Amino acid sequence: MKKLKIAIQKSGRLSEKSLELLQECNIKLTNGNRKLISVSSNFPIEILYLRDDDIPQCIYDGVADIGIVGENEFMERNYPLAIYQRLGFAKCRLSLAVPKTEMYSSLEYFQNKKIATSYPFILKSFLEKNKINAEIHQISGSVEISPSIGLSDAIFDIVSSGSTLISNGLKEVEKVMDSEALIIGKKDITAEKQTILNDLLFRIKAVQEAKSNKYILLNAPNANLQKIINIIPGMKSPTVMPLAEEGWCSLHSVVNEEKFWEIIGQLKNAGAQGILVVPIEKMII
Ligand code: PRT
Ligand code: ZN
Repeated sequence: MKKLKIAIQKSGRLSEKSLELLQECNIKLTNGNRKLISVSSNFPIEILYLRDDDIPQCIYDGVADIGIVGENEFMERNYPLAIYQRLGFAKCRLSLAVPKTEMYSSLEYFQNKKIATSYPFILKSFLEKNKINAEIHQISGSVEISPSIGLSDAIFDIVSSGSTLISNGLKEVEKVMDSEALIIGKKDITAEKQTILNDLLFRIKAVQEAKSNKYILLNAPNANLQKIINIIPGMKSPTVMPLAEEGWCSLHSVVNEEKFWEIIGQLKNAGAQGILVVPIEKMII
């Protein structure tokens, strides 16, 4: 059987999470990571370890079928590839930043200014769209120091916590795009590989669903049962089982992590007791 070739970052901010995701999908890799290539013993997949910058082109050239990259890299390389799944990790944004002492009120500020960046394509498209005529100075690293050494007036770079900007005397003034890790791939994959990809995406979705939900067990007085069921409707409807103690039952259900604390308060007010919340390993809806 043919194997689906997936390119992931060899080492960096995406690599651990990418491998963790495959592990959570129960895909076992032989000869570990940090190699050039590894294969799976229980899934028809081959892993290629590359620099993130090279992943879009490798897919475009057919060296890999799919890959995990940051949205920033995907947009910058601008290859005609498909986004198969958003992965929700390595979140960051691409922003314009200027020295903190500068007065900034609008994008007009950048008119005839010099901006240093490692993302010239995204920046050029943004400036053109907003009719700003600025000079783009492309550099490959340490973009944040360029205003202080007189190389540029401003920068366009990845921001996460914002601490790199602060420690370089800069302030973020315009967010151009948000970014997260993506599964990208060729638009036209062979039927055989498409089947493997569908299986992989199915597993990834089950892992993601499980992460955003919790399994909840609680004891409820029969008199308040309906009220409690209304608070936690569950995937279909909650499981209700009688307790040995007369007038009480045990209720099992699934709740969304984000609503969790809000729901707990409502449940306690409705007389729920002995509330247990447990993580879910996989969830297929
Ligand atoms: O060696 P290789 O080319 O494979 O890796 P790389 O050095 O190009 O990339 P890497 O590993 O640094 O980042 C990979 C991807 O992670 C990026 O393309 C983004 O999609 C994503 N990501 C998420 C980040 C950050 N957060 C991040 N904070 N990439 C870089 N940074 C850097 C940024 O360049 C800046 O210098 O962190 C600094 C800003 O962080 P804060 O928290 O100080 O704001
Ligand atoms: Zn890179």
